[in-house]
Amino acid sequence: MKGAVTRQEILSQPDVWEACLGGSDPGDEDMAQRILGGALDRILFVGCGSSYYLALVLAAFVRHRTGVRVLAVPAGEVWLHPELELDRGARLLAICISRSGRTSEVLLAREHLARAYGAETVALTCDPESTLAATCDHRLVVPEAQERGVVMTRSFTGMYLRLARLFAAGSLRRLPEVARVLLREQGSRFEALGTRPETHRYVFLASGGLHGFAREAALKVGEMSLAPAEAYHALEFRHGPVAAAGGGTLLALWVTEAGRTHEVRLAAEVRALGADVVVLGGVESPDVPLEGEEYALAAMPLIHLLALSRGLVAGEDPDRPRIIGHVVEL
Ligand code: F1P
Repeated sequence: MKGAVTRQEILSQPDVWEACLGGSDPGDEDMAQRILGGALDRILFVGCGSSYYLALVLAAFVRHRTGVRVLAVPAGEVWLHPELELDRGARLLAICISRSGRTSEVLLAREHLARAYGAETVALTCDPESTLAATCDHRLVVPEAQERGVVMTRSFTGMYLRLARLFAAGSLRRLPEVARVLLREQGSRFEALGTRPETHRYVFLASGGLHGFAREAALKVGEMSLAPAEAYHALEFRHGPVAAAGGGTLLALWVTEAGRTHEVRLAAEVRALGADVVVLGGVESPDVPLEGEEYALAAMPLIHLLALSRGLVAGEDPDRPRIIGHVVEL
């Protein structure tokens, strides 16, 4: 059946997250100390596609949790346009994110950062046997989140938790159960949102440290269904893209703690234009209740279901998206 592999991987997320959060690795303590110990000037997160969007959210998460200066860059930019704002001589930790551990741009970025900047490197990957895992100085591996599907779903969320658990294992403990409840109570609603024939435009908004989730959500819809999907920082939406909002637009917005008042008002404005609007998180009448920004990740499986159902209704096979494959090798 079309999309069966991807659907199973989407629905497995609460269990996979439990494994990701519950695992223990003797190296974790050292890695957390390495990051928290004050010996680093900068942490650089690199990746491609979903792994780049993961770099965006993890960079924000780590900055918030540790106070260390961070930078998230698409891996290709690191060696193609190496005029990064990095000081030679800076003590740099490069966290190289790749589900496969084989993506060429990421391997080249690792090499460049180690050679040109003397960076210490970390592989955040699902494949312990990969070139990336073999060539980095340290490994954060999450094989339980590996996928047969082409589209990254549980590998995105699983790799997030593999790193996040270094700093916040306790506060994220309830996340799998929250996702389980959301899937049970809202899964079919999101699938139905994906099958509405009148919807022709998908928009995802998230500001601050959550912005990467919006980018990833738009990528999921694009990959699984080929439908036009856009992502913006929340308030950017008024600066042009709102012009085309109305019936036929589905807009999902992650509410942030700092932006709440403005974001909720924006959601109401867009709804008044006739769009379907889904508010993820926040305290003022959220459509999907989340316990603050730490739990923003719990909305991802719902977005995955939306993208999957849109793909199926469009006649696509989300297990075999057109043109794209598991890995990009240059
Ligand atoms: C990254 C990636 C995926 C995308 C496609 C091709 O792979 O760009 O985000 O969905 O499957 O590969 P990786 O470096 O994380 O293995």
